[in-house]
Amino acid sequence: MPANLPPEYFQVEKKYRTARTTDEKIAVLRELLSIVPKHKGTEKLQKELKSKIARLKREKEERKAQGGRRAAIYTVRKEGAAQIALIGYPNAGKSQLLKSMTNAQPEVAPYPFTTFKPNVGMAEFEDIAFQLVDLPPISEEHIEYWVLDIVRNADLALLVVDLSDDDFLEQTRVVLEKLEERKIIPVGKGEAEIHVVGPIEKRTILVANKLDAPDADLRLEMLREYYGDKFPIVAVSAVEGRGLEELKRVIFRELEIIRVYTKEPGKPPDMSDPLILKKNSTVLDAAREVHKDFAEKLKYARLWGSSKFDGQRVEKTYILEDRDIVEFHI
Ligand SMILES: Nc1nc2c(ncn2[C@@H]2O[C@H](COP(=O)(O)OP(=O)(O)OP(=O)(O)O)[C@@H](O)[C@H]2O)c(=O)[nH]1
Ligand SMILES: [Mg+2]
Repeated sequence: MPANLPPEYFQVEKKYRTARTTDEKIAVLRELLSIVPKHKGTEKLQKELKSKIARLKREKEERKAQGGRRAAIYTVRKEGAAQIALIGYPNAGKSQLLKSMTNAQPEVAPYPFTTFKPNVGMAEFEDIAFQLVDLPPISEEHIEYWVLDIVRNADLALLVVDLSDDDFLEQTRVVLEKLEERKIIPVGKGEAEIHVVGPIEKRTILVANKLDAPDADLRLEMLREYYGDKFPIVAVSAVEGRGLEELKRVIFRELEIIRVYTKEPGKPPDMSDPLILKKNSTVLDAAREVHKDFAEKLKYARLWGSSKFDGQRVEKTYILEDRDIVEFHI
């Protein structure tokens, strides 16, 4: 803060804290700008005031576009086999990861707080695709409500860790802590539970990014020591494209989903658009996924796929496996 500001400045500044609407805030900032003496020593302050005004104006425009709600709210409709939230400390490489794994073209920049709205892309894996949602960073600063909502809603979270930064452990701790404060508990394998109220557990993979950076391998070792028991860890270099196929395999595994293809009697199976079911789903669950009425009328099914089945009849309670082909009989 420049030393030679008139006392009036500090009087007006107090008003900013009690300003409730964006318009009130902008008005106070403009007033401050007019009070600031214009010389070299206050250039930085003037610039900061101007950029704050610009940001508030932009937020206001965005709100208008969103139908006048209090803050910009973004939601992302699920597409593909699963929705996966990219979370992490500022500058960890979340947007670069999205860019390297999908056709999306998010802004990537060598400074923090680049992303302020969700960027979405589809990552193809074998015959299915995962929807990746790149989000603004999670840090000590205020986290927008809608960001947490998207994380809560996602089928899986990728916590991106920056292996090029000496503070990577502290950054990871902060991200986990901030989520836990907001009642989202990142968990590793086999622990996720669904609660109707209270905290929710979110299945999470640690993505150790920037493996190409100097000493990244040493930091990776430390990360494994700290978090290896708690989370699956996949090391990647988003920039070089290293580890991304492995990451998709681990995503598929951690989602605990299976693909089931359907066929009509006397016709070849539809291999283009599998049903996506939770592991341990039954023939009846698959029928329900196709149509509710259908499930009610279901008598039995025939199954192809796993080696022992070649059109064999199975009961409604039969537990399906990944890549089974099922023919419903009603
Ligand atoms: N060396 C190296 N740099 C990377 C890698 N991935 C991302 N970066 C760099 O890290 C910086 C931040 O990348 P972003 O993708 O914008 O990071 P972000 O996590 O989306 O950042 P915010 O949107 O601010 O939260 C950029 O300079 C990227 O080029 C990587 O695999 N290796
Ligand atoms: Mg980003």
